[in-house]
Amino acid sequence: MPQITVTEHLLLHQKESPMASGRFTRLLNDLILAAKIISREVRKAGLVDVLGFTGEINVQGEEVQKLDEYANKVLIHRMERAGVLCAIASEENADLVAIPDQFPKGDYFLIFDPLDGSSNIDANVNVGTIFSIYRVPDGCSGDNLCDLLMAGAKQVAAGYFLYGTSTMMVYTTGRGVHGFTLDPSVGEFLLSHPDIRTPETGKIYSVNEAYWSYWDEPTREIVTAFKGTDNPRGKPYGGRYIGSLVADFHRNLLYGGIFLYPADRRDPTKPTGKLRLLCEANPLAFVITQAGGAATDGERDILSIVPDDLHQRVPLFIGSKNDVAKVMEIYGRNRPA
Ligand code: P6P
Repeated sequence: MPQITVTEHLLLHQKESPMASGRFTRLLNDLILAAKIISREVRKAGLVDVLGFTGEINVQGEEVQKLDEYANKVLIHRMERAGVLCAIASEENADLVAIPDQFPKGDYFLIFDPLDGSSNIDANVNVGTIFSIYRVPDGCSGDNLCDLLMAGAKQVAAGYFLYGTSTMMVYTTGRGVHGFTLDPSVGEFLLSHPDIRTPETGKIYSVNEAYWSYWDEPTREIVTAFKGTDNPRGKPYGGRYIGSLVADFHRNLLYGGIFLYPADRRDPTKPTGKLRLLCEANPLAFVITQAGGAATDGERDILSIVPDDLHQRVPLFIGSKNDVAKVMEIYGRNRPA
């Protein structure tokens, strides 16, 4: 395969796209630089004092890992001075991150989860950075959150970096999904997975079955269906669950399957499940949709949901089109008329 960098691919294959503008290319290149810095730190995590916890609790009520904090700082430091953003939102920050006055502002809004899956980092499990990008309405200052809370269908780009056996970048600007692998010897992400398409019917289901007793009956019926024969495949799906969303999502994207994080009754403060709409569900829903798959909260298309809060949580069922349709069929059949 020819050695095509992300920038070349953007300019070559999307030249007619407004996303091939200099400003967007600058945004993507700065995001890539931040990911390379994070990847370097993740790869040597066991050797320097960046493992373990900081002792703080984040806005999600989760213990903050040192690498979480490091990744968040790297991304904010790099992106706030890129000159193309009007605002930044991070899963680690309760409020919007304002662009300091000394830096020029732009008309993009960037949202990220700096290091998803980081509770696994000490066990050397794959983790990732998830990002979502919007153009903001003309004249929007970026200070007013209500201007920024748009449905996921308004995203202009989204994707993730996966710090795994290799460091990968997978993203879309609405013209297909493309995967790049970091060649550390040259420090470039090179095209390795052009035009990714996810199988219409999968063979893997990914869910944390420890929550069975906290699920409602329709959810139990859904999980039972994928373990049995009442499913698009007509036979049991294989169970795979890493507990790191980007890693589970990426495997199912390539092999075909469905990732499920249903609402559960464990925590009354989180009645709609654990995963976040803006920094997890929306970007992955854009990617999967562009790859021929689907994403729902059980009732609505994820990309149609207009958020009412920066850290809104949603149930998430995402993956192969026919598998997601099965979820919708069962919930639809059980929804009160
Ligand atoms: P559970 C990691 O903390 C994360 O946000 C996702 O990466 C992962 O899919 C999920 O939580 C795992 O949650 O409740 O199964 O441990």
